[in-house]
Amino acid sequence: MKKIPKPYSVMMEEIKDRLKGKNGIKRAREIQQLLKEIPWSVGDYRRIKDGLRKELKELEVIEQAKKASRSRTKTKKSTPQFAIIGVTNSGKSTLINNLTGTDIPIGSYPYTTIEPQYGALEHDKISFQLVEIPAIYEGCWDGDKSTLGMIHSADCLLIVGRSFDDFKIILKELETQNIELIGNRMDDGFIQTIPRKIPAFLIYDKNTETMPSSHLKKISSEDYVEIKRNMVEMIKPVRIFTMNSFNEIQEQPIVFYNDPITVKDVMQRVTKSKIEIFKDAILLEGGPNGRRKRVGITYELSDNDVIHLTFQK
Ligand SMILES: Nc1nc2c(ncn2[C@@H]2O[C@H](COP(=O)(O)OP(=O)(O)O)[C@@H](O)[C@H]2O)c(=O)[nH]1
Ligand SMILES: [Mg+2]
Repeated sequence: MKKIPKPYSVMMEEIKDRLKGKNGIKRAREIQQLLKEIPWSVGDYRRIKDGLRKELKELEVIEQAKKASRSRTKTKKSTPQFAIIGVTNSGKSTLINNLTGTDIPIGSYPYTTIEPQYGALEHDKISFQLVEIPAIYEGCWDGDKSTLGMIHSADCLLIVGRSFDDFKIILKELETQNIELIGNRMDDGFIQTIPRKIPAFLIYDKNTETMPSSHLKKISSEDYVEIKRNMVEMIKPVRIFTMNSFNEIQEQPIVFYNDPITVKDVMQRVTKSKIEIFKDAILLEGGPNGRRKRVGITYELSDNDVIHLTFQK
């Protein structure tokens, strides 16, 4: 960039342009480069640089989180991960135990959990990983950001609380960290956006009188069925059942978390055969009792579809 100061708006346009389409490490590098190139640290320039520095920090947190989640989920690549968060003694451990049947110690005194606790559960043929994040309190991310990284890497948050204030603290801390909570999964699946948008719902206790007005779904901590149902709904899985030539349907579906899903996607998961020898697929729409039809390789599948792939001999 030239030495003559450019107007704020021109500068912003130029920065937007250079960051356009760049994500993750590439974006971080470009921001570092921009910070070097912008010579002044006064007035509008200072504001711009502060903004860039802030985003760079966030990118670093997200990259760390991604690394952490990669090493954690090496064997279970596509298992959705739900993070349980709340203030201390809000019933996080109790919830994870009730949902998964594990036995995480329940505290009768504050600050029981200082390490994340893990649990796993299956519901409607979908596996979930649950992780209880150590208690959140006001200003807890001023120093150590490790729990923040875990939240960034989660696919969905279960926010547990027993009072208006419990929820308010969490919502405020997340907002401070530029994390936006959304009521539904994004259409393009579990991408790590900047700023981070994470689907979430609130889990309240039966004695909770009021809750912060929020666009998020609220479910009772005792209604496990409803919690699990919402967990499945939140990730919008596409479960495809395969059928052999004897019309026997596999019990375990092939699960996809990004739609749209085509016959080709299923084929790539189940066989190493070349696409050239694919003939067609027999489809039972929406389940074993669904309408039967023949479809091609580009056909778009829906949740619970049953298919049988046929190949040329
Ligand atoms: N009233 C009430 N107490 C609960 C609930 N869930 C857990 N507790 C109790 O609250 C205390 C802390 O629970 P715990 O699950 O360890 O909370 P955590 O610190 O958020 O993990 C324990 O004594 C639990 O028995 C709840 O939904 N309502
Ligand atoms: Mg706990």
